This record gives sequence, structure tokens and C-alpha cells, in this order.
Amino acid sequence: MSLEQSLNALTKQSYKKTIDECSSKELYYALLNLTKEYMGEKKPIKGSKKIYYISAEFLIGKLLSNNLINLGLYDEVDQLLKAKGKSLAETLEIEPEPSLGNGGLGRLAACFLDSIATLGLPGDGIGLNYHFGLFKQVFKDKLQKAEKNKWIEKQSWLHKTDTSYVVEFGGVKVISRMYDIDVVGYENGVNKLHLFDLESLDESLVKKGIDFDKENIEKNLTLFLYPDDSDEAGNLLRIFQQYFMVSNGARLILDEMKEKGHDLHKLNQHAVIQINDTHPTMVIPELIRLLVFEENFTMSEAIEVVSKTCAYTNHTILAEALEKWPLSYLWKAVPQLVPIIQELAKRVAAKYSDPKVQIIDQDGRVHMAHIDIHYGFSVNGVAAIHTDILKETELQHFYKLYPKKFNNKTNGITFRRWLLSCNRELSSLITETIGDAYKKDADQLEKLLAYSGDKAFLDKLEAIKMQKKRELAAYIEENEGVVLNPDSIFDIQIKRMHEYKRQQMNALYIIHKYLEIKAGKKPTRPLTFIFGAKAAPAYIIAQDIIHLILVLQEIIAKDPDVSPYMTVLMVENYNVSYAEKLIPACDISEQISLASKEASGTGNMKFMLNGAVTLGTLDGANVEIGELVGNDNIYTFGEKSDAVIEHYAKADYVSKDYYEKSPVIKEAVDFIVSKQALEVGHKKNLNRLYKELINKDWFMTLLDLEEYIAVKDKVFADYEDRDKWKRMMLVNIAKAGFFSSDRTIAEYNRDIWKLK
Ligand code: 26Q
Repeated sequence: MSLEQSLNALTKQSYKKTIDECSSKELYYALLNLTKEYMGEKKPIKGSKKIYYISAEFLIGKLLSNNLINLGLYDEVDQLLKAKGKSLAETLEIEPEPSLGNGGLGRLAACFLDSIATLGLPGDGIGLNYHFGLFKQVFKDKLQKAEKNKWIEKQSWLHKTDTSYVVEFGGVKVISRMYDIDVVGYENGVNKLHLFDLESLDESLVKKGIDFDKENIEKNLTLFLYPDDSDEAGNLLRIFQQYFMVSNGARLILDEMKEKGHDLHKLNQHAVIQINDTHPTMVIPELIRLLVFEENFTMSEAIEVVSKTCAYTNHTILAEALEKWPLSYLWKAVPQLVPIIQELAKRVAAKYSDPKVQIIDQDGRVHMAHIDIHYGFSVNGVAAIHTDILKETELQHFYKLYPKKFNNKTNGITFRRWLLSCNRELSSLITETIGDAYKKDADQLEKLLAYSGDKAFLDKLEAIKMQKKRELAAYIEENEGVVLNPDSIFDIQIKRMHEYKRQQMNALYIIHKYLEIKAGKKPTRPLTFIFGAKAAPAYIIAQDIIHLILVLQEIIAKDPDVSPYMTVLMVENYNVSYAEKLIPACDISEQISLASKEASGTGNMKFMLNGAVTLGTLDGANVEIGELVGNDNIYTFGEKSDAVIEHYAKADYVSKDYYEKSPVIKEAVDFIVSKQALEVGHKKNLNRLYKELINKDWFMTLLDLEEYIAVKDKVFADYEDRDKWKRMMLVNIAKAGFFSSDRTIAEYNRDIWKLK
């Protein structure tokens, strides 16, 4: 049957309609089911050794467009719908987004699954089937409110499986159910994403906003991604979730090994488990427990084989994000694991006396990362500078013990989603120019460098950027009610809201510009500043920064002296789908974290691939972007990571000194609590943020502000040299190949997983 016949059969069967008679919604469900059928016919990827990528987050985003691309069906479906007077783009909008992650770490896991399948490696994801993904953000009274974000509908990508286990906690026993999502590689076979769910889940537990009874484990376990962890009940729930994930995962892995007839004593020859940050760390003691109590291993045998099977990826050096669970919580939630963890701790203590490398500290807290490092065979950071910092500072005591375990794997992104799907125009131009080998071998993008003097090609690049800016403007006008000028410069900062990422520094620049324009100094071309960010509900200062940006948005929009020259917009409910619209339309990519704090960043890579120029600090993968494109094709500023680390060590950064010494800084910071701002915003939020900045400023915003202003002004001036700018765009696209997650995964496989 042809694709048209199959689709027609589906619409007839479900709706008694022909394709042209269907609504976008009906077409979406028909295409969902058709795509699932096609994926079901693809070969499962097989091999003698398999990678299990275990992660509390898989920020997969919408899947229809990507799956069609990977199946090689996108253009055919696009044309078929067009011929029927329908639009694939409109149909794609219908899909609800599964926001099963917070940000970078979750999105990375999703990109990795795509690349693992694309490279034809046998590998499955293991995670949780949260019924409500990351909260839906709405702005009310210029403040963020969190609402529940349901994504599972009757028809979805999930396949219910027969796999189910009994999972025991302290005091409670629950039954799990595994749901699978097919992961199809680009022109390759399929792997699976296994998401475990609770059979007895009760969605009606959720009352107002995102509040629910945190203690009712039998009903709430997989309701939410990372519920608020500001209290003990929230923390315990996190432990329950983590154990539920790893206990199911460990049993699935052992069952698969036994089914294939493998000797569990040789587990490491047939399976490798990549632990995505410390959230799945309990898989180590859980596997040991299962091998000892159900498979008759001695403790030493179990520890040995598990240690040869598990590898750990670190994504952060922020102390507050490194998980340390009080032993008392573990006793309550997972008492069966405590003796195992104590045994692991005892063996470490017997070998090493250094208190810094112990698993259980003097306060009785279990350091999850320490379990991974002692009882895993690989420890990797996610960008070169991040891995260096781990070795030299944060984890130096461990590096001395196990130098060979440490390695770097610079992050990457899947080009199927972040170029082929989100920017069809650019990928077509690239294909027309250098052929389509780059789709499987991203380094081929370098062939574009030959066109850096080709005016016709550069003009086409510029025209595509303009088209994507117009499309974004149309979308934003419809969804946010804000009019954007596509002839203005689009400066975009999209990522989780966090002080270390320094959205507040960007806001201070905006204040500075506003005051300059008020004083009569107009920019050559109008400027558009776009933000997208969610703040953790318990993170007060992050909420205040959102408030400040929304206040600025309103002040500027309502000021006729300034609004023709600048626009500020914080988009509501920023998510993966929004990123897919914002990134292709961006001119300037804001990557301004305090040096040493952003482990890698992956948004920076997505922007570069889509022809934006980076304005950033020498942090995370920005450093590698800079090395690849050269100093002429990136704008960097700010103190370097070693200087920042020294400031922390000496505790010698005093934000008030910067505030008092620089009239420019003082003027911008004072504006936060000016009469004008307080008329529009809330005194409590603005005052708190103001005080935080001048009295604490833990992430050193004011340290780099003056240099940021100077460099950003230079970026805007350079934008007017259109030939230069277009060449910069070209170089950024041409050099982005290194950041394909296919390269990252090939490196994981070469150095860590060693699958055939
Ligand atoms: C920990 C304890 C208690 C509650 C929550 C958490 C928690 C939850 C999520 C800690 C960390 C995360 C997520 C971290 C994350 O997304 N890190 C990002 O990972 C990206 C992929 O490697 C990097 O590019 C980013 O630099 C890094 O910030």
C-alpha cells in the first residue's frame, strides 16, 4: 500500500473521512498511528553488548516531525498533505509536548537516544513515565505561576508492555508497568525508551496548580517530574521515584541478560549502564542487592561485576545540585539498600582514610556521586573545561585515586531535530550546496567554508534567517500578542532561569540601553531582546528575575520614546517546541554564565548550527566553539574560570565595590528599585533582587557587567557590516559539525561502552 492509501485507510477507519476532509487534529492522530506502524516494521537494533542509558529525565519533545524525518517520510507526507489542501506544519502543532525533563540534562538524554539508534548501536533508555511533565508556566501579574502539564492522551507514542514488577519500599509495596516509546534512528533500525509507571497512580490527587499529597506514594509516585524538594516529604518522594526507576531498570536489565542466555557473572561483557548524573545512582546498590539475594552471588562478586558495568556522567559542579541523601531518609524509603550502601562505604573507608572521598560523611549523609566514582569504571564531564575543573578542583581527590577513570565527552545535539526538522530551509540550502552526506557525517559541513566569498550563497543565508525571523514574529504575535520587527536584531537567551546563567546581567544591559535611549542615544537599528525560561517553584530569586524582565517588558512597550528602538519579550512556557521556533530566528546567542559554572551548555550548539553568533563567557562548550570558529567569529568577555574559582577560594568578591565604583553599574542596578519600576512591579520582589545584587551576588553578575555592555555594543555595531556578519554566520554553521551528538556517541562508544 502506498503512504496515501495507508493514511486514507486510517482516516476512513477512525473518522469515516478522506484525508482532505480531516481536521488538523484528526490528521495528527492518523499520522501518529501511521508512523507507529512504520516504526513497528523497522528492524530492532541488535548486538552482543547493549548500552542502557538510565536517566530521571528524557526531554524528548514532540516526536512526529523527527520520526518522519528519521523514517525518510517527511517530504512525502508534506507533499501529500499539500496536494490535499492540508498543512503538515499545522498538523505538527497539534502534538502535545512530553516535557519529561527540566533542561539540558534531559534534552541531552533525548539527543543521545537519537544518535545511538542512528549509529546502529543497540541501546535503550530507562526512565520514568511522569504523567505531568515539567510544569506549564503562565504569567499572572508579571509573576510565574505553575500549572500542571498533562501530555498523555488516549492515543500517544506510548506502547503498554507486559513487563511489570513488584517494587518494595519501606512499608509499601507497589506494582509497576513498563511503557515503551520506539526510537528510530535516521535511516536505521529501532531501539526503545522504557518508561516505568505505577499501576495504581491516581491523577485526581492533583488539586490546585501543582499541589498534591506528597505522602501517598501508592498513588503519586509517577505523577510529576521532580516535585518541589524544599521539604522532607518532597525529598523523600524524590528518593522513592529514583528507587522505583532503578529497581525496575535493574530487573529489566537482568531479565534481558538471562533471556539472551548470558552468564550474569559476565554482565559487563553484555551490558553497560550509563548513569546520567547522580539521580539513578541507586542502580549500583540495587543491582548488587539483586545479584546477592536472588542470584546467589557473593558480595564481592556482585560488587566487582557491577563496578565493571556502570559508568557515570557528571553534569554540574554546583554544590547544591550534588545529591547527598541523609541516611535517615534512605532508611525510611529504601531500607533494603542501606546495608548494601553501608557495605560499599565500609570498603571505601577501609582503603582510603581521606574524609573527602567517603561515601557516608560525618553527618550521616550519603554522597551519591561518591558511590558512582568508587563503584563505576568511568567518570566523565560534558565539556573539556568542565572535565578539567572536575579533575583539578571539585573531584581532585578522586582523580588522584583513579586517574584512568576520568574522561571528557563534550556534549552534542542531534542535527535531525536541531537542523533538519526545525530549519528545513537551511538544511535544503546546505543540501543544494554540498549534497546531503552531512546528514550522516556532520563534519562535511566544513565544505561550506568554500562559499565564504560567494555573495549569492551568503545572501541566501541571510534571506533564510529573515524568513525564520518573520515566521517567529507571526507566531509570537498570535501567541503572546506582541509585535516583533523582523528587521531588528534578535538577541535571544533561552535556558533554565538560574543566577549562574545570569539572565539578570542581560536585564541590566537592557536597563542601560533603555536609559541611553531616553537620554537621546538611539541605536542604529531596533533591538529585540527575547527571553525564555522556567524557574524552579522554590527558587525565589529566580522568580524575582522573571518578574524584573516582565517589568522591563512593560515599561519599554509603554514608552513611546523607546519602544520604536527596542522590544523586550519573555515568552510564556518556554519548552522544546518553542526552542525549535526561536533558535532558527536568532541573530545573537546569549551564553553568559559565570565562567566555571555552566558545565557545557547545548543551546549554544543549536544556535551556532542555525547561523547565530555567540556572545558568551569562556565557559562550558563556549570555549570549544571559540576554538573552532576562531576569535573573529565569536564574541567573548568576562573573567576566566580560574580567576572566578580564585575569587570563591579567597572569598574576595564584593559586589558592592563594583556597584559603588562604576556609575554605569550603579545607575542600572538602582533602576530596579526606581519609582518608575516600582510603579509597574512589586516592591517585595524588586527590593529583594536589588538587595541580593548589591549585598551578595553569589554568581558575580556585577563582576562582568561593564565588559558585557562594551562587547554587546560592539556586536550590535558589527551587525551593520552585513558582509562580515553573513560570513560569521557561515563559519558558525560550517564549524558546528563537531557538536553533532553522533560524534559524542561515537566517542562514548569508543572509550566507554565498547559495543561492536
Ligand atoms: C538535584 C537534587 C535535588 C533536586 C534536583 C536536582 C537536579 C535536577 C536536575 C539537579 C540537576 C538537574 C539538571 C541539571 C542539568 O540540566 N545540567 C545541565 O546538563 C547539560 C547537559 O550536560 C549541560 O549542558 C548544562 O551545562 C548543565 O547545566
